[in-house]
Amino acid sequence: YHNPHFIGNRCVITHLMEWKYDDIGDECERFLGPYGYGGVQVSPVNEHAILDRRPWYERYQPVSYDLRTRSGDEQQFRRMVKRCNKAGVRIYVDIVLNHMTGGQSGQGTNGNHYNGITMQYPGVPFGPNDFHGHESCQTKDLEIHNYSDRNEARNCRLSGLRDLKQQSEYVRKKQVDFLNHLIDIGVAGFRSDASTHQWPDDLRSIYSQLHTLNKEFFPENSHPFIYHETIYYGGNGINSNEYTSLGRIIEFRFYKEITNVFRGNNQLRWLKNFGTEWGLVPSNDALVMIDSHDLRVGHTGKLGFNINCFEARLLKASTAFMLAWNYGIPRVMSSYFWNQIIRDGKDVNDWVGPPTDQHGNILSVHPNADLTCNHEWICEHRWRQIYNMVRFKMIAGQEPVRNWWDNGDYQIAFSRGSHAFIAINLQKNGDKNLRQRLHTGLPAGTYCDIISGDLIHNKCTGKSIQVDKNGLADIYVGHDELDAFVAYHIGARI
Ligand code: ARE
Ligand code: CA
Repeated sequence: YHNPHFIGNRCVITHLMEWKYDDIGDECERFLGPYGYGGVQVSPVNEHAILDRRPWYERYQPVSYDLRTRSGDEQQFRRMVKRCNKAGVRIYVDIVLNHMTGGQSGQGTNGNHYNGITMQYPGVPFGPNDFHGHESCQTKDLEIHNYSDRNEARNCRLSGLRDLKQQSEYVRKKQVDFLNHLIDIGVAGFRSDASTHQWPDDLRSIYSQLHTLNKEFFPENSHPFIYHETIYYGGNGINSNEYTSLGRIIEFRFYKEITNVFRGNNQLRWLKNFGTEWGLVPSNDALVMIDSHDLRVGHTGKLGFNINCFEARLLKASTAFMLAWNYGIPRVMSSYFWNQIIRDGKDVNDWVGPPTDQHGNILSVHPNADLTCNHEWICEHRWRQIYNMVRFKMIAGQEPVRNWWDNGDYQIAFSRGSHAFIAINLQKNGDKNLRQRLHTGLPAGTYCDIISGDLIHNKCTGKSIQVDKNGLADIYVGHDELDAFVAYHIGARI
């Protein structure tokens, strides 16, 4: 369950939050495939509650396991999976198994009624006996109050969401059928939502009943890739290592430490041994990110600390470090525009759903000739500084980090063997420009900076460096430049 089944040397996932399946199919063919992305995480695909104002988070309130959402129906989902696999891009589905809806009633996206008060979900069907109650959850209101209490966190309700009794063979069977349906269609794996709120043994039992991946797209006997949302920062919370035998975990300590460094609370030079020596799980157990659908609106972590698309320079630099460093499988968040208004540390518009027309249909994505998207869709994954670092990571491959240099605080540089080199300058005081003759590890030649430009028709459209026969070059990153870093690799050499 740890292998993402990337094709070739692809190695990065992007989360195309709330995109329509037809658009994702287009994107796999016209951009993700050609630019080297390995896979797409898609927002939950099963029927979910329709809530007032259509917030993005309604997709985290399942009503049944029918495949129909505002992103499309089952036929469209199937077409997308096929097109993406053919383009060399894998599909990972965000699966919400811990719970159904909150305590309201209404209709789901496939027309099924549900009642969260009586706990009736005829679309599955699930009834009151399929949910945890007072016999297993000890809190008076059935809510989780103490996230560190292992029983409470698993058997009580996560913010009112009706908590499924995954100990029941019947509940497991319904969930196994749902996942096998997706596997048979050709997905490569899953993001497991709210994993810490599910017993590892229940998940183990469910996974043990899963089919191997579809042989039309995957080698025989391949198992789905599964990465778990376990928010653990150390201390007495539920340790994410309870889940590493089940697949990968999303390593939140990566996001937290890197954000902390790039916000200037910790010097960049300390990153020299970033990874397990900082207490992170082994690289092969980790999936990492800078931003996510929750972080961007402060549903996890804190606004003002989390880095999202509204701080583009910081987001690019921290993402570049994630993609240059040799740790975990990186995931790049790709969001849509919303009107962020922060009051008392909270984003008043943290609920705002994807861009739609006046009938509530999600808008299509129409990229511009310069590869960026229009206003409504941010498309961070299409920013040059980010997609060129995806290529950087591909070219770096498994080469080790070498030629580490730092100036003692906020300037660093390192190479990935003899394939690639990056220098970052977040200097706040003293001599602010990074101007150094450094060992790049690269073979002699002229290299284009893939951050300020590209290699086009054998010319650099941005900065460039001359690497001499000893691998030395003059590296420059001014403190006031558009981007806080430069990056060079053997794929962009003249
Ligand atoms: C919505 C409303 C609620 C309402 C509920 C039920 O906002 O007010 O009570 O519906 O009616 C998302 C949204 C929620 C939303 C939910 C369902 O973020 O706001 O609730 O969808 O529509 C904990 C969990 C972690 C979870 C985060 C958000 O451990 O699993 O909270 N993350 C996932 C997804 C979310 C999603 C859900 C789970 C639910 O990524 O997008 O919620 O499916 C400490 C703790 C962590 C805790 C964290 C929260 O770090 O250790 O365990 O995370 O704080 O900041
Ligand atoms: Ca639970």
